Formats: sequence, structure tokens, C-alpha cells
Amino acid sequence: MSRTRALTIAGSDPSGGAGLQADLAVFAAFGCHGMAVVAGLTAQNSHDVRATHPVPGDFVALQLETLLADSPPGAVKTGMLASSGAVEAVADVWRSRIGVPLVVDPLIHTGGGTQIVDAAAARAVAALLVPNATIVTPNAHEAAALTGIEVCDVAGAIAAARRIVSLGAYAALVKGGHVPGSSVVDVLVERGRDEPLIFERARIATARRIHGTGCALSAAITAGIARGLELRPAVEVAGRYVHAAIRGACAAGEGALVLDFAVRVDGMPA
Ligand code: PXL
Repeated sequence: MSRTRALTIAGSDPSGGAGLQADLAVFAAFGCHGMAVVAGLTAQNSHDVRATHPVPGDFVALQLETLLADSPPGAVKTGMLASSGAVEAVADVWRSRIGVPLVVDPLIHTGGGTQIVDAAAARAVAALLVPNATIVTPNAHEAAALTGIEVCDVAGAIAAARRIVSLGAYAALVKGGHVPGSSVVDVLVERGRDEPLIFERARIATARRIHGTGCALSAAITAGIARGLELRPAVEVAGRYVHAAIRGACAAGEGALVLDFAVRVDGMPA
């Protein structure tokens, strides 16, 4: 017997709130065996990121090739790819893996505002990974960086999501957490479907900033797909999972709160 495998290619967050540590916790919550290729290191706690350190591209490639020769995953996500060499390594290996669903979280900054991906790496993600993605999951700032379209409202989010699909991605989920309003509206656009799918949820007020929501959402979509959900239900369940995980957030230090990764919601694969 083997368990469904999901792979994250991302950065390490030693505080456990974001990055590959969060991804592995989400994969476990969705019943997947989680695997992790380390593409960047950070020194951080719940207050801030003190430093980042890239993993050389050839070592990212070696981790990937070694793993994939033995344990191909049902789906893959990318997170913090700290150098253009790391992005190129992922893209090179991926050329021979067409067909494995690829979830691209095109992050540049942490939720706290620290830049953890340099400009060359961000450009490489746009050029090499977005066109091969099953789904790209930018927030408003990342969507604007990818498309040049300002995302200040739902119309802007739809326009940016459509542009990302026109760049070659199968789908784009533009997240509305950074757009002011009493609710949070995420917009899903898929190739060949005219009507976007709109997910509107109440904004949860928390005493402190929450860490890792973007990582958790893309990891939950990846795990849902790996467990056999179609893209739309995977996105829908992942959104409700993260919403519930925010409701259950707790302190793991004196700064940002961490999500309740173990929470369960209806529709999650058993
Ligand atoms: O939340 C984005 C993120 C992704 N990856 C790593 C991080 C963070 C935020 O701190 O540390 C490694």
C-alpha cells in the first residue's frame, strides 16, 4: 500500500508557520505523504525574517532528480524559489514531467513585507513556471507584478487572472486578502471558461498578523488535486480550509499567529 504523495519545492521557515514546514503540515491534514525539496533558507521567527540564503540551482536539481527517480508525486507546488538558478532547475526537470499538476505560488514578499525572492528569480518564475502551471495563486501585489494590472477590486482581479491564463497557465486564482473590504474575494479563472468563479468569505479580524496563509492555500490545492479532486473543488475546499485554519490561529511566539493546520472542513478527502 502506498499513500498519495504531494511535493513542495519551497523555502524553509524555521518558525514552522510558513514555507515548506507549513506545506508539510497541510499535506498531512489532507492525508498525503508530504515530500519537500528545499529551494531557499530563511532565518526568521514570528516577528521577522532576519536573512535569506539561496540553495544553489544545481543542488535543487539534484534533490528533484533524486526524488523523482523513486517517488513521483501526484501533484507539486512551488513556493519560495530564492534564486533564478533554483527556478531554472525546477523548469528543466519539469519539461520531462508534463502531466503532473503544478501549483505555482509566485511569491516575492512575506506577509510581513520582507522580500524573500530576488527580482531575477521572480522574472524567471513568470517566464518559466507560470506558462506550465496548472494553477497560479498570486495575491493582489503578485498578480500586478506578473501582469502589470493593478488589482484594487474584483474587476481588476478578474482582468489579472485572465491575463495570467493568457500567459499559458491553465488557471489563475487571484487572492483578495490584500484588497481592503469587509469580505475577502478570491477570483478563479480557467482556460476555456468565460465566467470566473468568485469566492467571497467574511474577513476574519485577528489581534495580530497571521503568517503562512498563502503557503497553506497553495499547499491545500496541491494536496486536494493529489488526492483526486478536480481543480474547482480543490480550490473551493482549500479556501474553506484556510478560512477555518485562520479562525483557529494561535500564537507560537510573540509576533504573527500560526494557522491551525490540523483543522478539518467538509469536502476534505478523508
Ligand atoms: O508566506 C510566504 C513564505 C514562504 N516561504 C517562506 C517563508 C514565507 C514567509 O515568511 O518564510 C520560506
